[in-house]
Amino acid sequence: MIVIKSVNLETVSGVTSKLARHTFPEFAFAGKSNVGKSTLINGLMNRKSYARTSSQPGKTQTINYYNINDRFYLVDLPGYGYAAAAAPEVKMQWGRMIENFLKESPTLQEVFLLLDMRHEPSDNDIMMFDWILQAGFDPVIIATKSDKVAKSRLEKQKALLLDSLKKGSTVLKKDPSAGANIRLVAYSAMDQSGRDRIYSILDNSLRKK
Ligand SMILES: Nc1nc2c(ncn2[C@@H]2O[C@H](COP(=O)(O)OP(=O)(O)O)[C@@H](O)[C@H]2O)c(=O)[nH]1
Ligand SMILES: [Mg+2]
Repeated sequence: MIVIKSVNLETVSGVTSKLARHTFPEFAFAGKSNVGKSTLINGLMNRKSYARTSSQPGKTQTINYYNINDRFYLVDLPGYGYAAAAAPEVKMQWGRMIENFLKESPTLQEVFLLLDMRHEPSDNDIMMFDWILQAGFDPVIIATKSDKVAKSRLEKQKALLLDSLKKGSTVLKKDPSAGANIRLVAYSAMDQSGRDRIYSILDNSLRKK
């Protein structure tokens, strides 16, 4: 099991700066602004507010690398709500930054895609899902804010989320065998339900190294 001994925001990459080159394995977290990326990273790090959770969604267009235990990185990727509403140049810059990160990070082990459990995946969510697959990863879908969904609906909602992602995906349409190892975990920052499953995904991946 993962025991958090130290956390350190080590690198922040901006849109125009080069990607960090790390030797430790990386685990990245993608999703729209306000979906709960920073909150999940705080939960995993066992810190209340180390990763900045924002009241101004999507303001930070940076890639934040959190060094955990001098052993691996949790990577907070910039969210897409803000970029989607922004000028086309900003949107393109953001897209290039994410695609570049996914394709040019040699130690990237897993990519987590966060979706608000209450909502249907958006076109942007499906685009991100496809980018992750295209970069050669089977995403781990995190259905966030599960505390806002009635317990009796959790299983059904998980199935619906996965189903609409798969139906919307252009990559899976072309190659249905892609994404055979897609996983889905429901998570709540309120009681940390789902956290142990995420830890064991990290743990398994680190053991393979
Ligand atoms: N109820 C509930 N609220 C959450 C959860 N996770 C995040 N939030 C809230 O959602 C908002 C956005 O979270 P944040 O982590 O900043 O999202 P980010 O933009 O993806 O990094 C904040 O007000 C959080 O408190 C959760 O599991 N349950
Ligand atoms: Mg954030």
